[in-house]
Amino acid sequence: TLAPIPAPPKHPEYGHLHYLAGDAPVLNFFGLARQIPEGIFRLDFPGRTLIQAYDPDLVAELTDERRFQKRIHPSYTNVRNLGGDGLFTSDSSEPNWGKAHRILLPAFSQRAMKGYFGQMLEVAQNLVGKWERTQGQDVRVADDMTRLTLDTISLSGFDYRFRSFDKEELHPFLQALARVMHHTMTMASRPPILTPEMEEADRAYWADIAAMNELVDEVIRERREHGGGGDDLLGLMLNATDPETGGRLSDENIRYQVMTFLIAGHETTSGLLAFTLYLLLRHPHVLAQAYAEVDRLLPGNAVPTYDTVMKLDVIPRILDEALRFWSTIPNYAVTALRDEVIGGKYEIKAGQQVALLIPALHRHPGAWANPDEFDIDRWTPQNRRTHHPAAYKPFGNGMRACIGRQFALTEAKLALLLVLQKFALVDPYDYHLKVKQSLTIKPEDFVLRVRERRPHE
Ligand code: MNH
Repeated sequence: TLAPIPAPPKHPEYGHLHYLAGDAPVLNFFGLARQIPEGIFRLDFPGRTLIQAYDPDLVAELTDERRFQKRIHPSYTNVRNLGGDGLFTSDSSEPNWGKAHRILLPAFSQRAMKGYFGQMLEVAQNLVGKWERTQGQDVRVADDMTRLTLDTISLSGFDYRFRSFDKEELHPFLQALARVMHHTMTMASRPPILTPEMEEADRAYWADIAAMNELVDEVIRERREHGGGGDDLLGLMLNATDPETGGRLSDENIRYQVMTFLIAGHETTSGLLAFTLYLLLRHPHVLAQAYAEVDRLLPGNAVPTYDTVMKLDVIPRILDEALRFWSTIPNYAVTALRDEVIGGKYEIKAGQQVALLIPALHRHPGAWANPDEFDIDRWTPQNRRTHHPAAYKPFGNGMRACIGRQFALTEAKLALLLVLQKFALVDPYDYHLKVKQSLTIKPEDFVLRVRERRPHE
């Protein structure tokens, strides 16, 4: 027999709207999830119903691609203004999704990471260099991690240098992106009547997008002026043909892909690194294990190679657990292909979206022992297969899962390796975690200091 999807009581005036308030709505949902043991709930907003699921058995059904898939709904027009039919924001049914997926997939294999190692190392060394020069001063963690990840994807993928560590300010591209994201969020909740202020905000929004496009065009122009070759992402997109159709990517689509990689390729990984440093400060016994590993594999001033990174054991487990604790994409949706019933009782109509509530899934008491404990031993080879198979989804699902997973993990392992080789971490302001959500989640206003490690420290 069917059952209604549980919903919290409605506020007499706002209904469920107050669940969208604050700096991180996804944490409001997480709080609600802890009170709704069915592992699924429904919130009603004017003109829209939001379903969030986090029970691992329900998620196992929802991630069955024969029944549910990622769909790009018409309401995504705002992200399409930036990403167009690039990989992230195209529907699987659009020919350009499959074409780009097939052309680019080989460039993201674990093997391919060896080819980006030199660039990744160069940028990680820039981070360490900055921290050496500014020792003892406040480090704005999320900002420096953003400099690292933006410079890494642009240098590895497009041979383009942002030189973010040379500048006090974040790159204008990032400032424009932040404003565009902010505008996108406010547009979603504004009334349909246009006021003069909104027209002004719209103009600023389009000007920001134009400026971002200008940078992307410059990246592509620079390559074309140098013959358009190369075996990085851009060279591949300019030259490779789709093994299935024999077709190439259009200029317009390449522009969208470059924009997509510049955004998707930095925002999530920088959040992961910022959360990881926060978690290491909170768990000194784990930090000590990481230092021991770094000193064993990279003694003194040794320079890491790709093989050093492949030999790591503790640092990868720290990242796996950090991604369980604070997945930087905390919410993404699948859509029912047909009328469905999940959990034997909850009706999901064809075309209805269901969001996966990752924080609640990743700490579900039915799937994890001591879910609120940061425990890297969950990820030893013996233990890592013991959790519920659908309970860990930091990188999305199925064919629409993250293409950049190995890239992100290789980059993050290397950055931690170099940082821990050189520095002791200090938490001068006794930071209390404040999560801020925009495109992704990040620890807000997280400031630490570093100083060079002493011998035998
Ligand atoms: Mn990534 C899709 C998480 C790093 C490029 N990424 C996704 C999805 C998640 C995700 C979740 C699926 C979203 C959805 O279903 O709507 N990504 C991450 C995380 C990190 C990350 C947690 C880092 C940590 N991603 C990266 C990096 C790149 C990248 C680095 C590029 C170099 N991600 C993508 C692209 C997609 C994607 C492109 C879309 C893939 C597709 O649908 O074909």
